[in-house]
Amino acid sequence: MAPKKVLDPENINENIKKLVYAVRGELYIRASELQKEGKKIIFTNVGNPHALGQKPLTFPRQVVALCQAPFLMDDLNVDILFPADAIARAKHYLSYTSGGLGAYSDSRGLPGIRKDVADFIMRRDGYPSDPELIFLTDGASKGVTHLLNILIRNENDGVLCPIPQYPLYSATIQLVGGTLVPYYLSEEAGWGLDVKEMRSQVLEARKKGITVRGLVFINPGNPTGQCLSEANLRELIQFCYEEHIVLLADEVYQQNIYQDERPFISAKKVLMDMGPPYSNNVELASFHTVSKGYWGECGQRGAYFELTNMHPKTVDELYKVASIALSPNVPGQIFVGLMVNPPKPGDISYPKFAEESKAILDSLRRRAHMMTDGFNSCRNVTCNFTEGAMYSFPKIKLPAAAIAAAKRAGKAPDVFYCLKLLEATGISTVPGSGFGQKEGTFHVRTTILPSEDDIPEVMRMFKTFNEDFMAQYEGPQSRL
Ligand code: DCS
Repeated sequence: MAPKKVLDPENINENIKKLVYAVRGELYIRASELQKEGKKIIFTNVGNPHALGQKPLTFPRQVVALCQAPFLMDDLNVDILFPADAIARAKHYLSYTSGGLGAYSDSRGLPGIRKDVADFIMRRDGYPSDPELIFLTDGASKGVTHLLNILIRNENDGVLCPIPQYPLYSATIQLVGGTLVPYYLSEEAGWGLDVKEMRSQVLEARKKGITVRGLVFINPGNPTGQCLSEANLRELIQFCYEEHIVLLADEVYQQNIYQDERPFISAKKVLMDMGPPYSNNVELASFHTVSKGYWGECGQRGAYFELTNMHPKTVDELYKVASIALSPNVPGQIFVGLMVNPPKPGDISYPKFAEESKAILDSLRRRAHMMTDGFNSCRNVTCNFTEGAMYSFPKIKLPAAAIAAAKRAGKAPDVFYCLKLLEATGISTVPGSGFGQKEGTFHVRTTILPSEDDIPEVMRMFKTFNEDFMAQYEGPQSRL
């Protein structure tokens, strides 16, 4: 018999075996298989706009193209191919580097871009931001990992996470060996966040010997799509102050807002508005990325996080951790630079940039309505409006017979439903269990990213499937 492998699955890191990341889980794997077999799959499982046909914004790509191929700027035709402001911007970014995009940067990112990020935060919030406390990272995911890594010492350290939550958090907490302490969002209250619920979860955790050291919130929410009010943010900050908890503010969807009642407000601004003792005590890490918004540049892996009220020695330790990977990718950093300093009125490229970005946002807003209304017109389906972010998270009331059938098939009921949806329509979603949901409730997450022209057909297919599914397990719709 061959000797056991060193990396026998029995012997690998237990934390890796235990972690689950549903966004690329069973449903995604089955969808990929069906695609190989020739079935048309609509991938609504990942918030990956360009994969669903969103066109890149022109100006940022022109600038990065020139940064990647600076010799183009020596070509006599460059002025015909590229607008003067793109050329000027490319030269400007290259002056930030020591050796262009092919050279490592500082492990926190290029100082010039970090300064641009700090200026952006200052303009956005009205409070100063220190470039030394800004780290550029390969996607926000990397920054979140750094923070969870430094926060969690062992399994007795807990991090409060919303349920439902984006599984980057549950998976990374598992990976670094900590404990997720859930706080449930209230679906009935538009996925609002309830500090009383958090407090009781902290007490429960303490009884089990867990020290709650961090609190994650996602605003606008993934998968839940809610936008937090200023009052809610204040409560959160006060809670973190009283309980001595670090706040992790995932604000990657800050540009994706589809209603006017609750515009995006950053946790940093609310914290500063609150004044002492909050503004000078509560430790905050805020995350932003080029993957979302009207940029959707997921593949570029550009992001930043900003630290507030952190001990300088802890900042140094984070710098040390970032330096293990030497340098965040430099093209991604240029995208961050462009995101925080897009063309301004009066610039040659401004009209086109404004038109392109507005068209994307306006369309996303319409799509948010189309999806929500579509779901709410389906039997046994209810869906809160997608106020922000990129997802719809309808609740599916599954008949008892469907739950029993799922059990016989050895599947969680929502996985069963999503697999049937996939097989029948090619729509690839993520079951609610991948994000966590209240016991006995079932959800499906879809992105709102299929093109506006495709959405009516996607919703029609969903509705037909759902009607057939419900009829199969519940009998035909009774006439009221
Ligand atoms: N935070 C949240 C709330 C996210 O939804 C995502 C990505 C990230 C962080 C990480 O983004 P980047 O690493 O690309 O900057 N969202 C995933 C999702 O739910 N679907 O697609 C990706």
